[in-house]
Amino acid sequence: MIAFITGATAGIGQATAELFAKNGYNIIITGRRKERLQEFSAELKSKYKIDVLSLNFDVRNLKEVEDAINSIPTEWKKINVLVNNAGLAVGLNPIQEGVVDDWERMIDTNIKGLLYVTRNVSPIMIQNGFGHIINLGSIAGKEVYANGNVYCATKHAVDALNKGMRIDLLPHNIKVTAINPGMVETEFSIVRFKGDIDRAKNAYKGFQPLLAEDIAETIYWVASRPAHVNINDIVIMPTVQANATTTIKK
Ligand code: NDP
Ligand code: 8X3
Repeated sequence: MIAFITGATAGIGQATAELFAKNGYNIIITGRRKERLQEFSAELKSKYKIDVLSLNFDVRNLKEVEDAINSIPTEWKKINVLVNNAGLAVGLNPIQEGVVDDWERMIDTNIKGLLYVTRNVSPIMIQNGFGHIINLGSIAGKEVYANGNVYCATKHAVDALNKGMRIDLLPHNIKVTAINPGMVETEFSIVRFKGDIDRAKNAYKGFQPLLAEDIAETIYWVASRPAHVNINDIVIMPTVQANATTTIKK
């Protein structure tokens, strides 16, 4: 069994790669940080005695995505699961003060990057006659909160793409699922607040957020349902979070 996980150098993607490896999958891991990919690959191989293929590319760069996926050796092409996880939020400003470069990074990564990877992996799955694409959406793709404007828009786009992909890939025996988490403590807020660690930590202060491992378990559960079962869409929140804007903090 083979799982292809984008954004496996940190957070949810890394925890997901580890859990699939633990369950005997061979793993294709991707990300921009080459050193992390190399270290993580060595760790997975020695800990779980599985094979790992590292693909170092930026999901925003179509040529890099195409070259990386075209380079996949034949024996790695029987991809059972693609986890479209690479993504980010950058900035948290009202629309009138938005930073255009932040907007472009989110749109290019969360929408276009997910599309580039899907466009290149789905024909391989069609050729194989099976596959499962699991897209990381967000509660931000179901609701909108103050200053979340463009990030929320990108995750609403993922929500729409998830539904659209499921229709288009239905005749090809390819399952499509969206996982939509609330707050998960990863590097997400460090990226959103551009390296401001204190502000990032503050985002999870006074309550227990979800952990990357909680989402990994959900993804693995979705991927391990019987062949005739597909989970279309999951919203998963910390117990103390009711929706995008209502959280009980101490
Ligand atoms: P992290 O910042 O911890 O991890 C993000 C991963 O995405 C990293 O491995 C990073 O790798 C990769 N990535 C980001 N940009 C690119 C790019 N341009 N090209 C290739 N890889 C990229 O965040 P999370 O684990 O929290 O986020 C994973 C997904 O989950 C995202 O789609 C996020 O929107 C979603 N999500 C997160 C929530 C949260 O509260 N944390 C809640 C709901 C959804 P590298 O930097 O090495 O390229
Ligand atoms: C990440 C969760 O609530 O910060 O997608 O948008 S939230």
